Amino acid sequence: MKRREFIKVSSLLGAGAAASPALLLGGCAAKPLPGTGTVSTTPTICDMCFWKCAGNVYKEDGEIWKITGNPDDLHSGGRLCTRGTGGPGAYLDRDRLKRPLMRVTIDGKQTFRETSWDVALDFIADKMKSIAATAGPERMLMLNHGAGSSHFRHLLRAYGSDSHAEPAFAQCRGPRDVGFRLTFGASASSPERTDMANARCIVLIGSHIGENLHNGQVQTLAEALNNDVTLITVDPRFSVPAGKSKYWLPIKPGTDMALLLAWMNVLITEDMYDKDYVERYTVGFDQLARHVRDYTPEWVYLETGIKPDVIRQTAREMAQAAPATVVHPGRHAVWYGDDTQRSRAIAMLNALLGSWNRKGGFYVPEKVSLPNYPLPDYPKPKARTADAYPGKWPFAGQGVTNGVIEASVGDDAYFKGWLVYGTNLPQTVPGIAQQLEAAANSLELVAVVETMPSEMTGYADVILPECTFLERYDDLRNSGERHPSLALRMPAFEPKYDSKPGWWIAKQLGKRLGLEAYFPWNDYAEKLDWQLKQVGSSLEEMQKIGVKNFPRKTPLYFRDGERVRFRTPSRKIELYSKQLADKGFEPMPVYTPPDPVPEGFYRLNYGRMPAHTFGKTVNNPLLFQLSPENQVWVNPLVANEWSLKNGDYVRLGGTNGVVSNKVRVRVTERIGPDSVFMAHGFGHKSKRLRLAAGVGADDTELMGNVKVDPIMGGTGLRASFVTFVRERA
Ligand SMILES: Nc1nc2c(c(=O)[nH]1)N[C@H]1C(S)=C(S)[C@@H](COP(=O)(O)OP(=O)(O)OC[C@H]3O[C@@H](n4cnc5c(=O)[nH]c(N)nc54)[C@H](O)[C@@H]3O)O[C@H]1N2
Ligand SMILES: Nc1nc2c(c(=O)[nH]1)N[C@H]1C(S)=C(S)[C@@H](COP(=O)(O)OP(=O)(O)OC[C@H]3O[C@@H](n4cnc5c(=O)[nH]c(N)nc54)[C@H](O)[C@@H]3O)O[C@H]1N2
Ligand code: SF4
Ligand SMILES: [Mo]
Repeated sequence: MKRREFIKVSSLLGAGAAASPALLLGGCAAKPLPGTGTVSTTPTICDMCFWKCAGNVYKEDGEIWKITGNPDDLHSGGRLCTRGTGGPGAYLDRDRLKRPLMRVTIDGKQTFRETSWDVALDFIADKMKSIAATAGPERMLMLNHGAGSSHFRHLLRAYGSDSHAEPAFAQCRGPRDVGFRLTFGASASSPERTDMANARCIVLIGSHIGENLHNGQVQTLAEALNNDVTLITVDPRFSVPAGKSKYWLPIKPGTDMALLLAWMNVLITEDMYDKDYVERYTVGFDQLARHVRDYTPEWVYLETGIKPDVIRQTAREMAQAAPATVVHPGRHAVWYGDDTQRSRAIAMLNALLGSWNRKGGFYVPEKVSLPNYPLPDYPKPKARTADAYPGKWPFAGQGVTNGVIEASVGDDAYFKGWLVYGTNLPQTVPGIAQQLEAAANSLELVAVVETMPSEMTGYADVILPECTFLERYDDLRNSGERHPSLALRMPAFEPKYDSKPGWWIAKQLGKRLGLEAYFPWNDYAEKLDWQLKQVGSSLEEMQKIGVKNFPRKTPLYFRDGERVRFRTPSRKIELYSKQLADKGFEPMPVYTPPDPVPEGFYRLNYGRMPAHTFGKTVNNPLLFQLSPENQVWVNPLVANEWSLKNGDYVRLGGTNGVVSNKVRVRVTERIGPDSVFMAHGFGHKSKRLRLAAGVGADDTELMGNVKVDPIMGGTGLRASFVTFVRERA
C-alpha cells in the first residue's frame, strides 16, 4: 500500500452540502445602523494579496465591521482594493481550518483526525530531528509564499536548512528579476520601481493593470492617465488598460520578443536613443545595433501582425517622451520559456530610452534601515537549495519550485521533509499533481501550515491551522519603495477556534528542536517593540498609527551625468551579456516563434480578475458573492463554429487529456479567434471549500505544454492549448 495517499479533503470530517454565502457568514448578525455601537480600530496590513496595503480594522461591539485603508499609507494611497475590503470574509469563513489534523489509517483507509497542538508539534519536531540526524538538516525543505513565511524561514535556518523555494519566483516574476539583474545589476523590485505617476509614455506588455489589481500601481496608472500620458498596450486581448490606451497593439501571442527587437531597431536606425546615457552607462551597444539590424518593422510585422508604421510610430512616441517613458517590466513573466531573454529585451529597451533611474522612468527604491533583533547566528548550512538539482538553471539565484519538487520524488530523493506555508501547489505549478503524490509518498514528513482546507493540505501528514492575518502579529512591513515606511500588522481579534499565529507555531517547534535561543520572546510584540525602538518609534506608537513614514536618505533618481557603478561584472548596464555567453546562452535576446496551434485547439490565455487573488479568495464569502465563477472568453467566430452561446456551460480539454470542470462561456470580440481566456484560481477540488469546490475551471490542470526557461527554471505557462469538449445534455 502507498505510504501516503492523497486524501481528497472532501472525505474529511464529513463535508456538508453547499451552503449560501449568507449562511457561511455565521456570527455576523445584521445591525440596523452600522457604526452606532461601540467602535474601535486596530491597524493591519492586508493579506488578501501580496501587495501589503496598510489598513484599519473596525470592530463594533467586539465583532468585525469593516476594513478600510490607512490614510497615512503612501504605498496604498490610503485605500484598499475590492479584495482588501473583503478581508473580513477571510476571518469569518466557516470553512477555515479549526484544529490541528493528523493523517491516520482507519480500517485500511487514510483520513485526517483532529488532534492537539502538542501531539501535532511533537510529531513534526521528532521527524525533523530524525531527518537532521540521518540525512542532514538541509534535506528539510520549505515551500512558501506570503508575509508569514518569515517565522518558518527563521525556524529552518536556525535548524540548519536554507533550502527553500516559492512560486513567486519560478511561477511568477523570476525571469523578470533575473533578466533585469543581468542587465542593470538590480531587479525591477516588488513593489515595482516604475515611476508611472511622472511618466509621459507608458508601455504595457501583457501587464493587465486594472484586472491585475495591485492597488498602488493601479492608482499611479490612473494618475498618469489623468495627466494625459501616452499609453501603449501590447496584448492579444482587449484588456482593461488596452481600452484606455492611445495605441492598442493586438499582438499575435508569443511574438513579443520580435516587437521588442524591432522597437530597438527603429530607435537605433532613426537615431532616437539616448546617446549620452548609452555611452556613459552601457556596454555592448555596437553588438546590439548589429543584432537588431535584421529585425526590421517589415519583417517583424509578419510575425507579430503589428503594422510597420505602428511599430515606428510607437517607437517615436517612446523616444519623444524619454527618459519619462516606462516600458513596464511586467510581473507574472513566465510565458513561453524564453522569458529571461524577453525580460532582458525589455530592460535593454529601457536602457536605450535612458529611463532606468530617471524621472518618469524608474526610481531608486529605499527602505528603512531597521536593525534585526539580536539573536545567535544561524549555523552555516551545508548545502544551498540549488544543490538539489546540480548544473540546472545557473542564473536562478534562488530556489526553483518545480526543481525542488522533482528532487523530492523517490526513496533516494534529495529532500526528506517538507514544511509548506501559504502556497497551494496543486493549483500553482502545472503538471505537478502526480509529482506531489509521488513526493508525498517518499518524504518522511509533509507538514502544511494553512488557514484553509486547500488542495495542498490533502498531501499532508500534519495540517497546522494558522489564524488569519486579522488575528496575529507578523513582521513589520519594510519594502524598498519611493517613500520608506514601516507598517504594523497586529491582532484585531483573538484567534478563532484552535488556530494559532505563525510566530507561535514556529516558536513551539523551535522549543522542541532545542532552538529556544532563537525564540527569546514570549509574545512577538516584544520583538517588534525592540525593533521599533531602534528607529525612534515603539509598538505603542505603531498600535495607534499603523504606518510610520521616514524621510529618504538617498536621491530618488540618478543625478544628471552622475558616475554610477552598476552591480554587474562590467559595472555598466550590459546590453551584451558576457555572463550569459560564458554559460552557453545567447548574449543577445533572439526571437523564436511560439509553437503553432494544433488543429481544433486554441491558445490557453489566462490572467486575473479584480475580485479575487488566485484561488485563495474564491471561498471568501464576501468575494464569492461578487464574483462566484470564472468564465471562458470565446471569440464570436469560434463560438459560432462550436455552436456556443453566451452563458452556456462547456468543458475544456487540454493536450494532456485533462477535461476541466464546467465553465461558463462569454462570447466576446475582446479575445482573438486563436485563443480563449480565463481567470486563474477557480475549479477547486477540495470539497471542504464549500463555496469554491467545483465552481469554474482550473487553468493549471489544462496546461500540457509547459516551457521551462533554461536560464532560471521558470515554468512558461502560456504555451498550452485547449479545445472544447462536447457533451450530451
Ligand atoms: N485582482 C488580482 N490582481 C492581482 C493578482 C490576483 O491574483 N488578483 N495577482 C498579482 C500577481 S502575484 C501578479 S504576478 C500579477 C500578474 O499580473 P500581470 O503581470 O499583469 O500578468 P501577465 O500575466 O503579465 O499579464 C496578463 C495579460 O497578458 C496578456 N497576454 C497573454 N498572452 C500574451 C502575449 O503573448 N503577449 C502579450 N503582450 N500579452 C499577452 C493577457 O491577455 C492578459 O491581459 O497580478 C497581481 N495582481
Ligand atoms: N495556471 C496558473 N498558475 C499560476 C498562475 C496563473 O496565473 N496561472 N499565477 C502564478 C503566480 S503569478 C503566482 S504569484 C503563484 C501564486 O501561487 P500561491 O502562492 O500558491 O497562491 P494560492 O494558490 O492563492 O495559494 C495560497 C495559499 O495560501 C493560503 N493562505 C492564505 N492566507 C494564509 C495565511 O495567512 N497563512 C497561511 N499559512 N496560509 C494562508 C491560502 O488558503 C492558499 O491555499 O501562482 C502562479 N501559478
Ligand atoms: S492590493 Fe488589495 S488585496 Fe492586495 S494588499 Fe492591497 S488592498 Fe489588499
Ligand atoms: Mo505572481
